[in-house]
Amino acid sequence: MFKKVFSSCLVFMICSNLNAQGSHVKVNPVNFSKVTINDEFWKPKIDNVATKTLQACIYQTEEKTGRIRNFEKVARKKGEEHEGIFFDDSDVFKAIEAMAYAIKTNKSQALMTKADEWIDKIAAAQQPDGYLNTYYTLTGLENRWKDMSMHEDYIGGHMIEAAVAYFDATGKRKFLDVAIRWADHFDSVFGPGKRDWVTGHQELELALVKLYKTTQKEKYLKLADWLLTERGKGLGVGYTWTDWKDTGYVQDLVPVKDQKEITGHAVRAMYLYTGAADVATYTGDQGYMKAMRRVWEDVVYRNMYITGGIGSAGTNEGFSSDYDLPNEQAYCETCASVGMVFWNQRMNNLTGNAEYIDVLERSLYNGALDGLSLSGDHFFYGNPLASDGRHSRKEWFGTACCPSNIARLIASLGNFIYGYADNKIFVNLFVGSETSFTLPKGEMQFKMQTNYPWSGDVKCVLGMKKKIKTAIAFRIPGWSKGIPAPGDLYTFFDDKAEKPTLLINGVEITYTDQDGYAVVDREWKDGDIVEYRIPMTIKKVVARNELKLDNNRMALQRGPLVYCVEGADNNGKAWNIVSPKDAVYTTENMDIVNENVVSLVSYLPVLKISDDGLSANTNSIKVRAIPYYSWCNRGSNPMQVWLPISLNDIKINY
Ligand code: FUB
Ligand code: ZN
Repeated sequence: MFKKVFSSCLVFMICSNLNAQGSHVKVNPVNFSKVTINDEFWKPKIDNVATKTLQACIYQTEEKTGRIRNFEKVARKKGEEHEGIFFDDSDVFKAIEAMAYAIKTNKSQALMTKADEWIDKIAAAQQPDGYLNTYYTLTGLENRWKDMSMHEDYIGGHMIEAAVAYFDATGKRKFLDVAIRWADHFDSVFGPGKRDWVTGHQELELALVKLYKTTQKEKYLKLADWLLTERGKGLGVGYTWTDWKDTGYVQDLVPVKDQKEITGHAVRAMYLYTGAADVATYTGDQGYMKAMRRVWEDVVYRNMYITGGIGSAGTNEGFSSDYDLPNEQAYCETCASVGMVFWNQRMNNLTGNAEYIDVLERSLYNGALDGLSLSGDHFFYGNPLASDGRHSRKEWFGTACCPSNIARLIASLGNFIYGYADNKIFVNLFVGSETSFTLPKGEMQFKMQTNYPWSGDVKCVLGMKKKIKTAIAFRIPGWSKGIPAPGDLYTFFDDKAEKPTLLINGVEITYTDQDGYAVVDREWKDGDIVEYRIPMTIKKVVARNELKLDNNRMALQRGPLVYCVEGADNNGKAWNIVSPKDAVYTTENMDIVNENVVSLVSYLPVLKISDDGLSANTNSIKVRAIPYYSWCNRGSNPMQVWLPISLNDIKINY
């Protein structure tokens, strides 16, 4: 029985309180293009995306599949057949978006040449009225805009996102102009007084807000807002390829502002709420904010894995019922975790509350990062929390939404580290990097050095021409306060708080906890050094009783990382290990492929069944747990996140 949403009052309005500066936000994110990342953990991953991951995307897009050929065929106008799936164009656009970030960050001329080549082909496939979609153009334009499930809007949204990113990264307008023509075409067909439209796979809403920010044309923001108001009125039509009788699948049961529960397809939901938060950013519409907080609580308090992954069911690629979080069967699509990062960032921007970044961090370092192999060229679509050894990383997928999505997220990591408000700097993520802030009293250079997530020590060096009085807010990770995730879905066995300490020029100072941030407001001078020390103890996590499959089990966490045991470190097995409540774990550095990680080791009872299968005993042997994101990089083998705390709860499955 999938989750439903029940209607309350129906209130529709197009908000007119537009504010181009986004002054309704409490935190403005610093754009990735202003952040130079030199972090030991993230920089190699960003480089890997710019080379290996995007190379894989390019190879699959133009050689192994017909994605680029489809654009060429449209331009040739010879009635050739469409290749692949009807929404394959979207993967081309997401790859270009990732290329754009990589071009800016890694200064790759080769990627720019490739992107320009693709953009020429895309532009040549645009119809005179601005429409752009290779599937309908090759199969029959007369069928366009009839079936809301057919992703025409979703594809257009990804094109806009890619075009905006490419314009930001290179200053080149060609693709942006293509996207604007498409958006104007959409605007000419749909909107108040024109045709109704319910986006079948949300994405266009958030993309239109990006287009609004880039062009400052209010009509795109209004169109995004209007699309949100179209939901929940029973206007959806078409739906040929999937069963939308349960309109909760597309979050279309009730108007967005009346939504109370999370329902349906996880990626659609994440993009919808990201778009709603974006609209609220500029309109200040409290209706969206209140609804989103209710839905967010439903996600985080009842429907989120400890990895920050969401969408447990494969049948609808989404949410099922509250507390239904199976481990081995977890769907947990990589794209859904990517969406969690987007949505939680927007919620933080709107509220200034750090708990959203706690969730963002959990999804980023665990559920999302798990989607990309350490080699950068293999991917997970689903990210289960247990495997009998058959789950494996793939080079590509028939439905290939995840590879370019994780690529664009990692390539744009700089977007999520810092924020600013009037006279306040926010440090949301701890990533070795440099940026600068234009504050009311002058320019401040900000250098962060850290070995996070392996160490919680963060050192910031400030630079400025003259003294500046401003507040600096360092996020106090929820896990350091004894809170694994907001709500009470998960708790630590030992939930004692170990709050970070803050030193300025070597002297410890007291700080106030404001909305989850350690805030210091003072006059700073050139060369000031702020040391922020977050204790990184090993935590044992337990889940609420309602999470039946986690009963009498524990998960391990250190810093933001969730751990798992994998057969590769444990004699090929992961399901025969018992982790008693009082097990003592210590840290050990190790390499997994080329990745230097901190593993957790302990001497634990391990069940051994005799060769003839007639007897069993336990030995206490050294067991190793590794960061969840790093599993399945040494071939497919068994894995578990939730470890039984006694032999009674062991489940042999290998
Ligand atoms: O429908 C487009 C994408 O493909 C969705 O976001 C994913 O869940 C996959 O179904
Ligand atoms: Zn996906």
